[in-house]
Amino acid sequence: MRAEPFKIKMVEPIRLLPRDERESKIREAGYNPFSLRAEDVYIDLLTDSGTGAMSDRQWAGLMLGDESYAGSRNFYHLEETVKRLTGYQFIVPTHQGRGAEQVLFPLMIQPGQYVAGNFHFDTTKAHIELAKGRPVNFVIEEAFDTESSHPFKGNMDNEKLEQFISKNGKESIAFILITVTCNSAGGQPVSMENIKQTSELSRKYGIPLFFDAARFAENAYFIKQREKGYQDKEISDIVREMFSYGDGFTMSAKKDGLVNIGGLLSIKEDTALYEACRANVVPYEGFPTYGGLTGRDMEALARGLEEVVDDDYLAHRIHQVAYLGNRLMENQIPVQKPIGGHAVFVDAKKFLPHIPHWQFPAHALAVELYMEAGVRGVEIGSLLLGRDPETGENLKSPVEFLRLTIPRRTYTDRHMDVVVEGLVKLYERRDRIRGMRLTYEPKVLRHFTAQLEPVQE
Ligand code: P71
Repeated sequence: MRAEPFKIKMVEPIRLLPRDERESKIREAGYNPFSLRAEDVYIDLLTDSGTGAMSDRQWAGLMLGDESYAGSRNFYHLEETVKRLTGYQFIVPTHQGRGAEQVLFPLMIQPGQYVAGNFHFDTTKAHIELAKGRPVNFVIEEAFDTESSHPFKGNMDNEKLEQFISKNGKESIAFILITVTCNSAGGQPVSMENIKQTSELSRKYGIPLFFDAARFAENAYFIKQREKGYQDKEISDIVREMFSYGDGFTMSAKKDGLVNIGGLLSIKEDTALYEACRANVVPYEGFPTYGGLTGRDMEALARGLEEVVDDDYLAHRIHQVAYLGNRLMENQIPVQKPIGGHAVFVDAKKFLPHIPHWQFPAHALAVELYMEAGVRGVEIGSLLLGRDPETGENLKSPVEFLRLTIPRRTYTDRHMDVVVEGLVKLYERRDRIRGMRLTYEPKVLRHFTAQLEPVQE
């Protein structure tokens, strides 16, 4: 048996409010867990983004921050680290992932062009649309079947992608974007073979290939575990091979960068594109050697990127998520299988079959779980998907997930047991859980600030 590959040097107290207070807190929050105060949450599984614990090496790095406006030494450390990790020539720091998207996408997309991905994450989709592009997804069908145990459910359906290119013409596609791991499909990995095939299409048709690399190290770990020929490779070699198939990447460093804030935009070798990115980062993020980050942020990120490709770290990380998933499965709770890299996705369509998509079953489950156990999860389903821009109808998401996202190096397996106990209790009384109705919704990214109420029978 193996335990966490770290010991704890600093603690942050958390507390469980009494049930009646949890009920009033979530009511006051408009039945939207995003609007809860974090202090009122016992175990916070809202996101793995920027919520992890840094190592002592990273904290020590903060003290070495060089806060010069231009040319900070921490930028050069970061640049050198990313070059080594990816083999790419050019990097631009940004304040987080969407900052990189905002800088890159308008440079790549002509109005009306498609951006073809396995499954664009929601902020990515929003930035494609803001740049007047059209996001399209080509993830394999198995991604939507929570019972399928396909080892690489994040894979692109390259046949469908090629048909799409042939039908619409290569000029209609701005670029291809592979999201690793595929967050929206359940933190599911993409295989090296699949990446290679997509890259061949990209070369054949002259369409650039980018990665949305937020969870690149977790993806590499799955390749090492599951793909033939990679068992004896170093994680860092797998990472480098993966990036060798692309032309650039955007990265939210708040995930596998092991930092609380930060992002990256990187270009393999296209000097003209890099120059354009450097120019575009200035009005949005800041001078290109800091891009919205402090020197100390960049130092912590450089160190995080060195730590994340460690086998022991990744084994612990992936196994903790699997531990939660396996315990839920033992208790008959329907989850996306196999368990993904950063989160367990509870299948709310199966958990609450009596709640239709327009009453947001996964959101109803998130609200109930907070009331039951003080645990905050997040809906990935029809509430997040939004409305058809033309008809105004609530779109029906192919998946209705309650995402239980595990921050890195933050909770112990005992915390996971509390989550299991809460969900088991809900499962026992699932017939009595009701759907939700919107009482307020903003036009874009509505799930962040929407307000709801339980549907009365
Ligand atoms: C996640 C997030 C952050 C988030 C977003 C929406 C609701 C709750 C939490 C962010 C990602 C991501 C991928 C694959 C780009 C971003 C944006 N994920 N690509 O999963 O997962 O990065 O947040 O640093 O701007 O909780 P950013």
